[in-house]
Amino acid sequence: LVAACGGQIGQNNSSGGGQSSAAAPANKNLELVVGVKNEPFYISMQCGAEAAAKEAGYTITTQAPDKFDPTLQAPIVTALGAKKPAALLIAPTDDKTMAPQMKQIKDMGVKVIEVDTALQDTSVAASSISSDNTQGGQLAAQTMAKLTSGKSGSVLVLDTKAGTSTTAARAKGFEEELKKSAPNLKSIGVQFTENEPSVAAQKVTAAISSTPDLIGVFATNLNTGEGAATGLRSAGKVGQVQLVGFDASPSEVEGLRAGAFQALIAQDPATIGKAGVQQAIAAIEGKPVQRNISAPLVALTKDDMDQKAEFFYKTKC
Ligand code: T6T
Repeated sequence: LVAACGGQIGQNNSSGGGQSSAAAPANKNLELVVGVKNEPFYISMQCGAEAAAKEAGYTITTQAPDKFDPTLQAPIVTALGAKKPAALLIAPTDDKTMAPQMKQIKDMGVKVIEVDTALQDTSVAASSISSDNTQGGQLAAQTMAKLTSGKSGSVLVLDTKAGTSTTAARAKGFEEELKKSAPNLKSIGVQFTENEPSVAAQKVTAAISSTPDLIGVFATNLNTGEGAATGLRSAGKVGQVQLVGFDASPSEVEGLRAGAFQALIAQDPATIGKAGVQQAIAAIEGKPVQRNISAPLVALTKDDMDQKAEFFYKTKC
């Protein structure tokens, strides 16, 4: 299996960031607004961000909505107007509807840095740090091709919510690459799960009933992966339908070990958080800022997962 891709932290799209100032900034408060509470991907990102802030002598506070939902995330951003941090690091939960609140905070002089997800409007953030999600989807398709080794069959793609920049790129990258790497496999299309594991489980059991030649499922993130594994278990199809997931939560890692997943495409959220803080501080201090930064991705299988355990996500720092 293809082992890894990305890993270009610090290497692309450097752009000038104005004059460097000798005086230390008075405001050294950063805010991180992630996509949803209590989720290992964002907890790992927060750990990386907190460590980098501490090292640089900055403070960082993290907030999150109860659900991955822009109607719950937008008021958190609006309320930051009263606090006026020096920078906002944010994983926007919708690539369009979060734009007004993010623009408003930017117009107050707060530096805006996107971590993981991004707006379609590239004029708001000073920097965006993300996995190369298209490449992640391609890696998932190449992995699916190897797992099914020339057999024919149908493949289901599970996305989260429409408007999520990252998972949309993964689904697109997967479908395009599948045509090239596995011409015998046919995608039955992308289905949305609203980022709810129970919906993902139900979509998998429905596809098993309606599509007798279902050979694989690509789950584009943590919640769809965990739900897809549940669906395969309840239908008694573990190991018969190949499951390639994204992310590496404790439950997904356990599922990989137990054979419910055949592969996971793991991200490096701690590195995304760390790079987000470094770019925020560069923007605040008038130093050069990199507009786009790509973080590493790696494919994990049962055979090699323990050699790559540093990619497993954390539930606390
Ligand atoms: O896959 C990550 C993240 O990259 C994506 O944007 C949203 O879902 C996760 O947080 C995992 O649930």
